[in-house]
Amino acid sequence: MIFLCAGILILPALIGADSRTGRSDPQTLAAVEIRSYQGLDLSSVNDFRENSILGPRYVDISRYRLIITGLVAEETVLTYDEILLKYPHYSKVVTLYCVEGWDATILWEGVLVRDLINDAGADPRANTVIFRADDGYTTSLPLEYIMDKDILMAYRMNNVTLPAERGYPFQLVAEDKWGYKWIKWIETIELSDDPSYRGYWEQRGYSDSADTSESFYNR
Ligand SMILES: Nc1nc2c(c(=O)[nH]1)N[C@H]1C(S)=C(S)[C@@H](COP(=O)(O)O)O[C@H]1N2
Ligand SMILES: [Mo]
Repeated sequence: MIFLCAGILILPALIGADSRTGRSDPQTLAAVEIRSYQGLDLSSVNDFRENSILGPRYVDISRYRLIITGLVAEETVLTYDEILLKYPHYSKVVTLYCVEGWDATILWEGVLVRDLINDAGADPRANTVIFRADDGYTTSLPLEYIMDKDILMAYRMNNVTLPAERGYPFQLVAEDKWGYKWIKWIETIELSDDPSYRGYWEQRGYSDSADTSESFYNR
């Protein structure tokens, strides 16, 4: 179903890219999810429990814009294609742990949030990154964590394009943090100097540091 788009990015490599542009017209392939990577068993895209605050969002990619704003030298607005063409792609296997007790180990592919922020130019006063999504969901993380930990904004999981339910076009891969930091359908990345900012679940009592090595309840 939604996985049909997943072949687009790897197609040029498979069928030979157009020699002038380096690209070929998008064609539809029945993409197949990978379930192991370098000897490691992966979870499935379908192993997640969908419990988003408003249910899945269906983002119209022709209207989609990512905005990088706040304490930046240059407010930046990017389309989906601009992000995928302009920024280097990275992949890594990371496990998402939800507070409900389930987890999923996935090969994520995406761009580094650090690369996006560096291009926009972080103001020296910035210490917090606030993310906002299409459903009104929000969360924040320390700027230092984003910059030092190679944090990805993923567009693909297990070699298939993120389905709408999983956050298409982009989900944050908030490594070592509880699932509620893994914001889906990211639309805004705002740099702030307010470390006391609290996101949707953080306002409702979940730990703001959200380290999976600790309880998600604030004591
Ligand atoms: N935009 C948005 N992102 C979100 C949420 C949400 O409600 N809205 N829920 C979070 C929570 S609590 C978890 S555990 C993960 C789970 O991802 P999943 O809904 O794909 O299973 O998404 C996170 N990202
Ligand atoms: Mo969650």
